[in-house]
Amino acid sequence: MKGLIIFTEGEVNGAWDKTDDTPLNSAGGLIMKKKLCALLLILLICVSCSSKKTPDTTDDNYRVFYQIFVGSFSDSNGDGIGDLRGIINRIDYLNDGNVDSKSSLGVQGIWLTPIFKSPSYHKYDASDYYVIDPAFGTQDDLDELIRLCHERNMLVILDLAINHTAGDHEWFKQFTMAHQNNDTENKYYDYYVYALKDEKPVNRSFCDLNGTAETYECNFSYTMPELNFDNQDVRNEVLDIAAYYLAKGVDGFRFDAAKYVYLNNNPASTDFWKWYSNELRKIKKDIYLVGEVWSGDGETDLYVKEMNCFNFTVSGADGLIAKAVAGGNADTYAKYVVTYQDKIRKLNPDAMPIYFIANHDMDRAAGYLAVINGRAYIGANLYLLAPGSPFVYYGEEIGMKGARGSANTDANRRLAMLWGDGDSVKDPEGTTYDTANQINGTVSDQLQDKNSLLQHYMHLIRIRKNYPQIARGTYTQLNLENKNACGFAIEYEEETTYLIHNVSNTELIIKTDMFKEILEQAGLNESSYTKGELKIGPYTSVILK
Ligand SMILES: [Ca+2]
Ligand SMILES: [Ca+2]
Repeated sequence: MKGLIIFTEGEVNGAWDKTDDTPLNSAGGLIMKKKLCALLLILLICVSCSSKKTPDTTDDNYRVFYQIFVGSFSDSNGDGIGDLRGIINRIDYLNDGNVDSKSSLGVQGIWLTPIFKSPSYHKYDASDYYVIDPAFGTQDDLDELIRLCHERNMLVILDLAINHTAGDHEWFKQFTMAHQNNDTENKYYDYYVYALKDEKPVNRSFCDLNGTAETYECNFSYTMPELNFDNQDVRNEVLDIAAYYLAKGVDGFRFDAAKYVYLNNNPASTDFWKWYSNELRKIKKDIYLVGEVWSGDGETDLYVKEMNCFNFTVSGADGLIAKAVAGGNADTYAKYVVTYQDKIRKLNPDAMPIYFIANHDMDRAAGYLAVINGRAYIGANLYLLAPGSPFVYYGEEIGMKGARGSANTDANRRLAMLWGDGDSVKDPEGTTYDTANQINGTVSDQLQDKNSLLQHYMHLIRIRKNYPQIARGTYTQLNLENKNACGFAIEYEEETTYLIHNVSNTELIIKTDMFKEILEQAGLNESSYTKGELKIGPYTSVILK
């Protein structure tokens, strides 16, 4: 049988040693056994307390977040555009305040994609940072949403796209006028990055500024002029914007396009984020900040020193999770999780891994991890049963599909949430996705099915709450000597917990007597442990002690 591992007693110590870069301690297995005995004793004394469910009292930032693409989530007023009142109407779906709920995801924070006034459907180009886009609602709606979230111990973070504004922002109108009139005294003359046409830098994009001999920086689009962060007035503006929303009760921010602040100049960009995040921490000490530095670790590591950053190595169709689920690469994923945690903690003691499987700029996971055969389940396990603060992109929990496709449009990655209960939210403008591909069912369907992917996500989030070590512990790798399985020893508050993923379509059998019992299992298939033999079902994970 595929995946059979047999340990003799003598092999156990070595086989279970960690396989990271630290030298192996020959007494490691012995120490682990002693710890296990101590743990057993404590557990025997404490049998009743371990079975109690504790309320969700998370008071740190090791939280599961849910990314809401606001215009596509839930529509409250029948215009087809998702809005803040729609999110309020769906608050119980996100978190109903009951830790053991079987009808609520139980997420501990939400990331709202940009909500400020903007000419685009995605709103990543603001016309006015101080006005909620009328299509999305009002400041009162935001206040109410924040209040409801805080009642349920959920954080609210806003997407702050400050690298560029919309072309119809008042600042850019003033900037353009000032340049057309050669009015260098105008306060806005230096608000955006500009250069003479024949002197523009070659490693960034510049667009002609109408009626002048000049160009302005426009790396994303000619409608998205880039702000000049060498200008202290601009820095003060973006600080004021963040301070304004923090005063409204917002808990933090997701920073869009962090490396574009000074494109192709990481020292200048990271200096900016160092200054900015430090100023924000002066306003709110425990602020939740996460940066989008869409790059490999070599570049994101530079920014992790200043703030948490999304991890783009595990995510997406080519990421380590997809490769592990495709077969033969579970070990690569596990080795990475261990080394990444160790690495970023050294770069920044406050850093957490921020894992996710897809976001609004990526094809959805259900397109490459089928729900029907269980691959989507183990894919979810690999980012939600992992250290740090993971993000679930809306719709991933129901196996919603959506890919850029031949039409080459990101709108296909941002389709209307499939509620299945008459929500009037519609797909954004420009979508070409064939709805016949949506074969995995709606929220309503999946709430009725105890084996649905949605129930699986709820279960994973409950597991994270019941086992704080999943998010916060120190991971070392177990050597399973099997390319389709991987595992970790997780050290947290003097205790060791084990996590093993069977990333294959066959049952995994491990001959071992080192565990006490299975604490939790997550997946479509059954697992069992009797002394001497651990069986883990296909595409299933177990947590053991
Ligand atoms: Ca609406
Ligand atoms: Ca820039």
